[in-house]
Amino acid sequence: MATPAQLGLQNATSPIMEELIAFHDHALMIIFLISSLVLYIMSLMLTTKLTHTSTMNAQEIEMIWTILPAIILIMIALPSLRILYMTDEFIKPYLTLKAIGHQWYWSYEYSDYEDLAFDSYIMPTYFLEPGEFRLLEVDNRTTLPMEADIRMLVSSHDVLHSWTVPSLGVKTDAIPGRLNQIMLASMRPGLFYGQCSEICGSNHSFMPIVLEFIYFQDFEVWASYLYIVSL
Ligand SMILES: [Cu+2]
Repeated sequence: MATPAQLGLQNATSPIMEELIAFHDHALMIIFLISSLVLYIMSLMLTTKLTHTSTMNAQEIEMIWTILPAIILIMIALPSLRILYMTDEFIKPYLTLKAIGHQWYWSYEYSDYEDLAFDSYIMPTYFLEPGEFRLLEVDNRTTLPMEADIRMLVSSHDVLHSWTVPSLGVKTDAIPGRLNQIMLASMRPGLFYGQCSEICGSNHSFMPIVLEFIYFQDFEVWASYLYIVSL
């Protein structure tokens, strides 16, 4: 999750997010090199006389400053497209989870299980236990098995929302009348926090997402327990 004075992205828990962080660092390095070069040239322009004998007719330098940016753009575009197609890749999922945005809470449906659905509201500050996070904790956490490919279906009941979990590299718009699909997978157990990322009304900041990834066997126990409770 996010920490105070954090500069970079949140730690990755899914392979896609690992790729996204690597791509972010790659792009940042290119931006750093370009900015350094531009700053250096600007300082030269300010400190030296702006005269040069061959400035008006310099075919070679024009060739270089046209082709070089094109190569740099390709160096950014190719890995970017690679990750774009990776996020769109659908492996046979173990489980399907449907998240539906409401003003202002999320509801979840585990379509593979009978009657396994619940609403997930923000935990009011006065209900928080020591160690829990204000504005990030929910009353019903979304439990999922780790190391399993999960198909997320995201939709909305009223206005536009966006189902976002930064450490999984997932951000999907929840659009009324439309079902968006994305793959999820966590490589480790734990709690992963997210928030609605589409301005959806006055309580937009108060519909957090908490995913709890647990071991496969424990997930089955959890699902069957909820089934028994619902009977
Ligand atoms: Cu929302």
